[in-house]
Amino acid sequence: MTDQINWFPGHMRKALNDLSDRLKLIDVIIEVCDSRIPQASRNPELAKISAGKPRIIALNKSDLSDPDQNRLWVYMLRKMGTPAVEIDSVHRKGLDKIRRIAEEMCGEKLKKAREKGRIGRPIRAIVVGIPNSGKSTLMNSLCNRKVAITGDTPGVTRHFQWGRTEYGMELMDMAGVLWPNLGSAKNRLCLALTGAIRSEVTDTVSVATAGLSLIHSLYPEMISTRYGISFENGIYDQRECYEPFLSAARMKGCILSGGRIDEERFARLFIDDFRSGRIGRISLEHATCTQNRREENEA
Ligand SMILES: Nc1nc2c(ncn2[C@@H]2O[C@H](COP(=O)(O)OP(=O)(O)OP(=O)(O)O)[C@@H](O)[C@H]2O)c(=O)[nH]1
Ligand SMILES: [Mg+2]
Repeated sequence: MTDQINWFPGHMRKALNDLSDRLKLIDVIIEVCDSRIPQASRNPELAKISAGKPRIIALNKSDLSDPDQNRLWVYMLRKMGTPAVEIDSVHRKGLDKIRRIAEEMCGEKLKKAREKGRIGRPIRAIVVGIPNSGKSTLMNSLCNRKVAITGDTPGVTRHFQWGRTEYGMELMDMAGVLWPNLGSAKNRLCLALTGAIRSEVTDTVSVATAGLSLIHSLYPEMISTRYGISFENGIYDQRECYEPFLSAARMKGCILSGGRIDEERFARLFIDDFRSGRIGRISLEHATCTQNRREENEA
């Protein structure tokens, strides 16, 4: 995956700049993360800008991630002090919990508003997160109608937009935003695999090769069942997993005339298999591993 190309276009910088002003109107932040990558999908710039505001972490796309990991991540995030819920915005699962937590968080503020005569003052929430994490889908599901355009590609929403839920919460959707430095190579891989970075700015074969190895290290049976390959665990360096990548491509019939492997075609097929859940329910970041690493660093 190339480090040279810009994944932080102007509209993201503008959205981040405008966010501070918008936050003055907001009671609670709903941070929509991708449950397959609960850490890599948390934008540190958003955290900085919105520090101090009540926040709910919504681990979205939970229908695609590992259910055991979802439970662990919710537990860990709550333990670290932020209410978290696992949700599936397409099938409207877990959304009531968001409402309940928001009401709890804003109870005191609304009480004060009532005492000042502002009866029926709605809770105002903003939906923030990285591109393609499902912010607009969540907004539509909470509003029970199509307020915002959605699409399976990053960068669909470009502007701030208000909607209203059936129970009167006011919601603001915004553009998905990345940050200038996307962190470690694994972070970037996670963002590319899940579709937070536009495919035009990544090298599809590199992403798929490293992704195949990463997923194999976490869910070896799923990879060997679907692609008939098996290789050393724990590697997600593209150079180390090129041969298994070629074997998997051969197994799936991605062969050009003359017998050469059609790497590009298999890379797209593999990424699509992952994103659609055909390989299985996969979490690319495991709560236990992350926790252990953090404890090691702190020791
Ligand atoms: N499987 C699954 N797909 C989801 C879920 N939520 C959203 N999606 C899909 O993810 C894709 C992106 O959804 P959007 O709501 O447009 O994402 P967004 O965060 O608003 O994206 P930007 O506006 O580009 O930042 C769409 O294809 C949605 O159908 C979910 O909970 N599960
Ligand atoms: Mg959107």
